[in-house]
Amino acid sequence: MNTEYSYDCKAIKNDLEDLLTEKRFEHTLGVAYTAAALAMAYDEDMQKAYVAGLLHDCTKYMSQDENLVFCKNHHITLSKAELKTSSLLHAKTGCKMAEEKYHIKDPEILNAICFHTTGCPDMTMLEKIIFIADYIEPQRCFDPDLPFIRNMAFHNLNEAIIKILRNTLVHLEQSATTIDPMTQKTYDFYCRMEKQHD
Ligand code: DGI
Ligand code: FE
Ligand code: FE
Repeated sequence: MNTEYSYDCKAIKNDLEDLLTEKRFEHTLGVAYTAAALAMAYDEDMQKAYVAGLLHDCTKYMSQDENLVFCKNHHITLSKAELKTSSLLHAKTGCKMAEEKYHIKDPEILNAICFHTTGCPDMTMLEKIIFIADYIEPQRCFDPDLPFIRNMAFHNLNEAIIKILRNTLVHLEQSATTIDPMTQKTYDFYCRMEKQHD
């Protein structure tokens, strides 16, 4: 990709290819390219979206225990939900790893990684793009609404976020897993916003 930018995407990609499983690496590339495409569609910084996409799951190879030790060593404070749920932790450790190992300093990229699993109220464009790209990249196939959500993503980001969170919350309720209050807060925030615009 464009060499005038300061990110060494090739080195990041090579490193992630070694660390992640083949399936996770394919997903990573899918998110990076989908995020770049969304950035193009919404006139956002494509390179930042691509790098954030590449790094969003960069600690996914670590076990729950490794994630917890990493958090302890880096003084990352965790919520009750994060302590209990492995799928939430990698977003927090990924953010720190992106900064420390891959030398990402841009707070927008770091926050996009940090909130890629739960989202957060009032997301920046980049945060929205990464949150959505993670759900709709071409390898994903778990949600029958994906064709609709993929289309929606290129027309209305907030509508796509609402649909993704609604389906995620239903899925989490059905599987009786801990729901991070942040996931619910994000959903409530975007539903309220939609109502105000009606
Ligand atoms: O890392 P990925 O598999 O690419 O995807 P992800 O980071 O979006 O999330 C991993 C899982 O976390 C996914 O199955 C959805 C789930 N998740 C999202 N919000 C919550 C959650 N899991 C729990 N337990 N609680 C949440 O609030
Ligand atoms: Fe993830
Ligand atoms: Fe992911």
